Amino acid sequence: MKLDAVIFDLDGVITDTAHLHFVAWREVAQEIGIAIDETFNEQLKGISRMASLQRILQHGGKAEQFSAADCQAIAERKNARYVASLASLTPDSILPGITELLRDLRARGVRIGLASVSLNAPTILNALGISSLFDYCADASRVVHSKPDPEIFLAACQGLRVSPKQAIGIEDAQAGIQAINASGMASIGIGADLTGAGLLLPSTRELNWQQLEAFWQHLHPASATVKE
Ligand code: B16
Ligand code: MG
Repeated sequence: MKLDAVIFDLDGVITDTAHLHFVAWREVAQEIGIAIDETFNEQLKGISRMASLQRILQHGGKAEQFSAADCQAIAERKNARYVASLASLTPDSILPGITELLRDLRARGVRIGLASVSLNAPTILNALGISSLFDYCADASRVVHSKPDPEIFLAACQGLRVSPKQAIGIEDAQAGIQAINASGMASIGIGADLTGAGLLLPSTRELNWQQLEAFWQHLHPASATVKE
C-alpha cells in the first residue's frame, strides 16, 4: 500500500505556540482571580479555546460563576493577547526537522495536510512562511467534535482526497494520538509521555523521511512508499 499523505498537528509538531497560549491564558485567568502554572498548561495542549477556558474555570473552582456571554468575552480577551504575541513568530520558530520533512514529502509526491484545532492556524502558517507547502488545511471552525474524536483528521483526509488507511498523522497530544488512531490512519507521536502511537519519537529532530519510510514499510511490508 502506498503512502499518499501525511497530516500534521500544528502546535507542538510544526511550531511551539504552547508557551504563547500559556502567557495569554495566565494573564486573562489572573484578571478573574485564577492562578495557572506551566504544569497545569500541559492539560491545555491540543484542547480547543472554549474547552481550555472551562478547564481553567474548573481548576479555579469557578466553573459556575460565569455565563456563556462572560466566557465568550474572556475567550476573546485571551485570543486578542495571543494573536498579538503571534507577531513574534518567524520561519526560525519552525521546530527542528520540519521544513526538511515537508520538502522531502513534496519531492516524493506525498500530499501534506494540517489538522489543528487552532482557529489561528492559517495566521501561524503564514508567519512561519510555510503555507504554500500544505495541500489542505482542515477548517477548525467547522469541526463539531474535537480530538480525541477523529473528525478533524477525517476532514483533512477528505480535503486531500486520500483514504485514512493510506495516510500518517503526527501529533504531540494524547487526545491527538487517539484521534489519529480512531480515524484509521497510522500515528506518530512526538514526546516522551504518549501512549498508543504506532511510532513514538522523542522530538521533531528525529522526525525525517527515512523514519517515515521505515515506519510505513514496517506496517506494509510489501508496499512501495511513494507514488509511481
Ligand atoms: P486557538 P493544535 C491547539 O493547537 C493548542 O494546542 C491548544 O492549546 C489551543 O487551545 C488550540 O489549538 C486552540 O487554539 O485559540 O488559536 O483557536 O495542537 O491543535 O495545533
Ligand atoms: Mg498539538
